[in-house]
Amino acid sequence: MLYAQQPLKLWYNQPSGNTWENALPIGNGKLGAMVYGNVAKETIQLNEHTLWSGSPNRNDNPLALDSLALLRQLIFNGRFKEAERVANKTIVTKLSHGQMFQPLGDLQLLFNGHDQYTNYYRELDIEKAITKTSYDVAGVTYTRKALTSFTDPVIVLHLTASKKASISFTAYLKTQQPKVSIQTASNNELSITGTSMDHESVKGLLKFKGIVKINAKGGTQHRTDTSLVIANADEATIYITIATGFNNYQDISGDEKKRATEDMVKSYGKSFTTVAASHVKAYQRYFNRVKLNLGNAEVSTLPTDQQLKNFNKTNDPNLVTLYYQYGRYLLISSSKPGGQPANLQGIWNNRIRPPWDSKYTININAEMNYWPAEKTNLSELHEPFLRMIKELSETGKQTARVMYGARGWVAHHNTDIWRTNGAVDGALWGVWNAAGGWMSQHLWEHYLYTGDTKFLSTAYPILKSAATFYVDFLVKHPKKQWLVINPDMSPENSPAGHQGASIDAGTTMTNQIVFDIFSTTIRAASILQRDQNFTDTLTALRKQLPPMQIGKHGQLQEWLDDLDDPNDKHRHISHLYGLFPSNQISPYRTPALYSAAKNTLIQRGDVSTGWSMGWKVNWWARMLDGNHAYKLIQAQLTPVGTNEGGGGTYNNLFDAHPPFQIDGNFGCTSGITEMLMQSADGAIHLLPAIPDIWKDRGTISGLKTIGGFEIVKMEWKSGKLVNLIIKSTLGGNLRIRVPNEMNANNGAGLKKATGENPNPFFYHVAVTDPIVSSEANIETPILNTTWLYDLPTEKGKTYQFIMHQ
Ligand code: FUC
Repeated sequence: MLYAQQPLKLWYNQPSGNTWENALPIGNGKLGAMVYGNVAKETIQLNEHTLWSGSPNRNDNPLALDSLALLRQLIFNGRFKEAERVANKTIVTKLSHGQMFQPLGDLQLLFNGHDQYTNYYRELDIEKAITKTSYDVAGVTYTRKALTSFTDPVIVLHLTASKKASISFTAYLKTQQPKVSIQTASNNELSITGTSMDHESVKGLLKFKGIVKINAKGGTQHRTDTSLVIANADEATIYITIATGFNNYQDISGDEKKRATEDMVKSYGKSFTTVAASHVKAYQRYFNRVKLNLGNAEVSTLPTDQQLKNFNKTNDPNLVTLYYQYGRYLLISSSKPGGQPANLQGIWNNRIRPPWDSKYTININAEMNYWPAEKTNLSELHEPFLRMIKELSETGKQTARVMYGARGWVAHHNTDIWRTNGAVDGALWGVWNAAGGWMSQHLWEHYLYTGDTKFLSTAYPILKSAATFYVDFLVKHPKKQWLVINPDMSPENSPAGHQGASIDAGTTMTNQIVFDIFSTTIRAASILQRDQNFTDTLTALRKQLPPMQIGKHGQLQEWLDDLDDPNDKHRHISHLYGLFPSNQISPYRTPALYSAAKNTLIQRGDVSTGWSMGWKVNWWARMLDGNHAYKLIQAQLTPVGTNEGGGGTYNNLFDAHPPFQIDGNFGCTSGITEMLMQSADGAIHLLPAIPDIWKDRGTISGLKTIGGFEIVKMEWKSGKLVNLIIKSTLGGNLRIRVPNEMNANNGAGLKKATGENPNPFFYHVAVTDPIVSSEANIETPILNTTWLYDLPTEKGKTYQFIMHQ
């Protein structure tokens, strides 16, 4: 039986109560809010993207340089625990371990007499980016809507009732910020002004201001010292603006009062209908680019929290679609060109001391946030992250020089709004110094999807500088003779024999990252025709990097030595960076490494923290195993607290580490895309990892690929494509891998593909053959039959294919 496609809404029959993770997020990349939908006392929790503790600061540890020789010697001699002790003194910062992304506070709305209500309903419509709450009291239906506008710099709430003169409430602000004052003014403005918090020896100097103003129709409005009171109005529109003095990571001299006031002047008085109309239009310009339909089922008609509860017992493709599009919604809402990138919680945090400071963990989490950006057709929204990389490349030059005596730029495993690059938390986590190499790949990825050479020429100095750091920092391994990074670690994991220390030299992930940054810099330089001498150096050094190794358990080795424990369930499986997001491991090009990566995935297990499972969806998709990828989606879409081993999802579909961390949402959205379409392995591969449960039928439109192709529409039945339309935005060879044979009805020259893909965007550097342990048991992968075609395309032209069944 077929059920109708459900609207893309998160909806519930109960208010949020005191649980923040029940509340619904809205955001425009600069302002964020959580709407509780509580009845008698409503809470709108407020965030602004630049409201962080502290002020411009640096946290490099200058002792690093003098200790480097000793550290390297200890590590090469296997004295890891001693090396860790030294690193804790000389590498790890003695200053800030990163500042905190903090809330402004809560807007509270008190409705006297609304304790008893019926017909309760609340929703977040992610096709419009608007929340709605409605209920009945004494025969009157009350409705509240909220949005953070994409066209006006404001959060707007709209309160209406089915009967005139029914709207009465008191509005006031509450905050945990310590250095603030809250007051009303004669123009009926309620405002909060303050200065950011001091934290870890960094003085809070950032000024901020929030303003609340109400436009009521009918009734009366008056104020107390700290609240606005509306009585018997027909309707009311509440406008909220928030601004800080933040100009950039080194300048906070902006006028927050002027900004908040000007934003209010621009927005106040515009009717909700007017604001909503332009907001929806601007939002949909992004959101509507991708449409997904995996089918529907009867359970899909239940409220979202019920759908979540049932997901593991049923087939609810609609919840997957909703979760997928919610990932896109969250990125659109938390990442705006010119704004700050989505942090560990996107732009939503209610705690004055949030977990991990709600900052940027750049040994996986921040990168994961941006995995869906290019492929789900939100390329412009990559900008805040790409700009952060540029800024880190500026600040990281000092870190490279001061700490390591190296040229180029470096970043360790965390950063914050002040673009600090020092090592934090402790040597076990903080010594890792490969963030520059990894993050820079996002610049390259943006180029691969857009073909924007102008962008590449501005990004090139950042790539070159990241590569330069490794040129200076690589050292020869005394026993193995390869060039390695030392000190190094495989993020947050410590192998057997290290007495709990993670510190090491030449770990697999770092080798892969150095390989990537050298390769992309060489490639970019050749496209831009620059720096031949420098790239010759990179080519020579790249040859001396350690190859990947397959260890005695048939696994991809995480470390230079064969130390992996097949019972290790650590959530970081960093050495699979080479499989995803990178493409050094492929079922078609490197079958032995592919099989070893599969063994590693199996040994590490499935259930873990949210982001780890989000990553695993991508890995299993790259393994071309849709059923296993789907198992991870099931584990992810499990109510928080019921997964043995962590992870899961909150009622508002926020990913649970636990606690809430947004990376898992973004990771899973990327992973679902990778199940349906991949383009990193020399061709556009359609339906590479479709699970049995979605085989029956489905459609997706609007995905983007490397080389600037757009999957305008792709429709499948019984696991075979039945309809396919692809637009070429850059021209060039379209190499396509499909599960059934096809013809092009308006593209002459479609032929079976052989050899290298002549399209330069699909260029690959061959990795060195792995070194395989004599005890390793490696199976040759058995791959599903696919067809591989080439079609020369013209820029701007759309091609339709006829699929043979
Ligand atoms: C890394 C991870 C943790 C967490 C934190 C924010 O340190 O190992 O699981 O996600 O970042």
